[in-house]
Amino acid sequence: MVEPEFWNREIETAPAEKIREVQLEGLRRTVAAALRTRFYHRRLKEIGFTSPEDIRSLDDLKRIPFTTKSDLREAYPDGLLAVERDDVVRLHTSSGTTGTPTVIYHTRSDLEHWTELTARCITATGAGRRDVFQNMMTYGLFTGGLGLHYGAELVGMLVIPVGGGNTRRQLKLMRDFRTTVVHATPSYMLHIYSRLEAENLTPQDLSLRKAFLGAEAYSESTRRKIEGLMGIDCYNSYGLSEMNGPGVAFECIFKDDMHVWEDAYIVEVIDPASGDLLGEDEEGELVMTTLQREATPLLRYRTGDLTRIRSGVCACGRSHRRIARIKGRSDDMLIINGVNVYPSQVESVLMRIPEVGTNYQIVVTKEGALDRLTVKTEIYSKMFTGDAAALEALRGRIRELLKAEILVGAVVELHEPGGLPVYEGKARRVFDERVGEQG
Ligand code: DLL
Repeated sequence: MVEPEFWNREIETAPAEKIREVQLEGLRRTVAAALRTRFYHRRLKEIGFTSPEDIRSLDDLKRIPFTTKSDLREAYPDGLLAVERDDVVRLHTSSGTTGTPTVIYHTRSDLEHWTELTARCITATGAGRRDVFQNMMTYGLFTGGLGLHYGAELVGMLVIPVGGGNTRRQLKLMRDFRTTVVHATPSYMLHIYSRLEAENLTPQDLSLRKAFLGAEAYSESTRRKIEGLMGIDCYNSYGLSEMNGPGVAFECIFKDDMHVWEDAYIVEVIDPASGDLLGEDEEGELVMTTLQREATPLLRYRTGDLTRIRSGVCACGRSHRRIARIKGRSDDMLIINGVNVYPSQVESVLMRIPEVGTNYQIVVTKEGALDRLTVKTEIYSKMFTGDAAALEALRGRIRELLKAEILVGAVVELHEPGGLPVYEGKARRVFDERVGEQG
């Protein structure tokens, strides 16, 4: 059995009371910083908070209203800036679906804290200074690249900052420098596997041991599929640019959901419809508060991500609580002929079927008054033998397995490998073509 390793054992295994103490101090600091921003100054005053002393216990957090993505958009570009511009050393923006950007500023101390959190994450997976780390996440305004980069350097890994895309070059680098750990979206990792054959490679020709996979929702069956195909361990990594980026929550060697660094964030889960606070193990929307950030403090930010806070402790000895694999975003849910369907449910079924390849799409259209769900999936080339009956049987099987899971009938289309578009970063899987008729 592998022994758990720690980057900062003292804080990672601190007793719950100690973590609450650190949180209370952090919350007061965050409220003090927030009061220096135009946005929160007004908002906090409305509820009678004019000084950090108004936070007497962690329970007082509940009196603060939620912050939403649209609040961030309205505050763009500097309504949420809490320090002098000269003290800011970096910013990251994200554009989201509407195109209106949001911005998060970082001071030097913010970046140091973020780096420490990512160093903890990397160490928790058992990776360390002997590893060669190929960072296949895009560098730039997106936080995936730079976010893990500095943590990987801090723990002493040899970092290859290649960024996303150019699969042939990725594979060459992996071979030439004997990369042991990669960081990618799960969809790009599946694509990497599908390109091995074309490059005359097998997983055995590589030295890969681990992958950190995140930035998009994926199911446990996708993790298992990648692990099985590549012969590696995959660790789920969760983060969002509003909370820095990667490094918010990560799996440890036990791969039993993701530890959230509770000295850096307060996590709550709410009913997305009513806003009511839910208990441990109850599924709802994750709400997060920053505790260490100087430049852009955020209070009770609604992430839109669906998960639950796990009760109980992990075998690794970390006292920071875990959140379950993200089921998707509350706005991802499709309503198909009145039935709620999460794309992750479809993915979970597909990735359990051995003949199914590494890429798929979900398309919803309108057929008269009814919704029509089409699931397009690549299958391995060995299935295209000219045996139409075998293909038809496979299609039928996929349809049945989907129906059993999502209770909706789907049209299943089988595609050859490479038949569906490839994404080097976050994949676009769902195409809802019903134009505003949903609901
Ligand atoms: O995706 C940060 C990141 C980079 C995380 C690399 C992990 C690895 P954004 O572009 O702001 O930041 O997108 C954040 O992506 O609210 C989730 O909906 C989704 N997401 C991120 N990680 C996961 C994950 C980065 N492990 C949004 N599982 C979040 C499910 C994830 N969804």
